[in-house]
Amino acid sequence: MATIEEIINGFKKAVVDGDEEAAAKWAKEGVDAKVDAYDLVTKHGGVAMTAVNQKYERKEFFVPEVLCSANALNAGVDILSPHMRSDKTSEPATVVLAVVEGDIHDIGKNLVRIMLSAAGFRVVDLGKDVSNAAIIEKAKEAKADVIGMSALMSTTMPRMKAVIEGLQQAGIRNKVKVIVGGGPVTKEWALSIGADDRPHDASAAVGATKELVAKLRADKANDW
Ligand code: B1M
Repeated sequence: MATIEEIINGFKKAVVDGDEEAAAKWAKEGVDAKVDAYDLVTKHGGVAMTAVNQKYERKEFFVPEVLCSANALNAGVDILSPHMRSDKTSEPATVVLAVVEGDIHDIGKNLVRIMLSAAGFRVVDLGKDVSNAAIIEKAKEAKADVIGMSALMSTTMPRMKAVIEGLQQAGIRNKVKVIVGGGPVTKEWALSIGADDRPHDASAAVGATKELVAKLRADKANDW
């Protein structure tokens, strides 16, 4: 059986190489060796994606290679996600989740869904490249407690602000909490656009959601 170090390095190399089969193999070895599934994806897979990004910036990689790496990471996520543990919530609630319009980077959002679902939240995942109107409509329809939005590009971040303004215009901003995340989204910017929190990763999204749901319930604000 491979050592933990071999598994981690094998997984990282498979992601950088864009080798789905190898990523799946190392992910399975990780499960057998009881490597922390969340860490293998976010910490070590994250290091691999940073290396991919550096190659992209040095023009050693182009979009097709980056896509292969993303697919390899996703192959690992498929195998590892049932093994990701999250502290159960005592306040079940509904979260509407989306990657904002114009943005198709969905690996981080998918991790947020996996961790929130594992914690016991009902997650309505609208996918990627979702219009502002669709997010607001689904939040109303699902009587959402929390809206979670992800953006990976500086060009798509402003959509988050537009959604919050849309909630205000519809008179429902007080009924729902909003969390935002993704590489370029800072805490300061998130608070400046009126979001309630900006968890830095998928695991932190669970804690933030729990806290915000508890506040909503205490204020009896989400009486749709
Ligand atoms: Co592109 N891409 N990409 N890309 N891509 C970035 C984001 C970029 C920074 C690369 C670069 O230029 N250095 C850059 C954006 C620059 C900017 O605006 N600042 C970029 C660009 C420019 C583009 C294209 C325009 C390239 C082109 O076509 N010329 C194009 C745009 C397409 C579009 O969206 N319209 C494009 C395309 C792609 C691929 C399709 C090839 C692929 C995405 C595949 C997929 O997602 N299914 C891709 C990838 C893989 C990347 C990088 C290399 C890696 C992103 C990733 O998956 N990271 C990325 C470089 C980088 O991020 N450094 C890059 C791993 C993932 C686990 O992390 O998503 O950050 P992340 O999620 C984290 C946290 O951010 C957080 O939790 C997660 C960890 O637990 N989080 C949340 C995320 N969402 C959250 C929500 C929350 C809470 C936490 O609450 C709701």
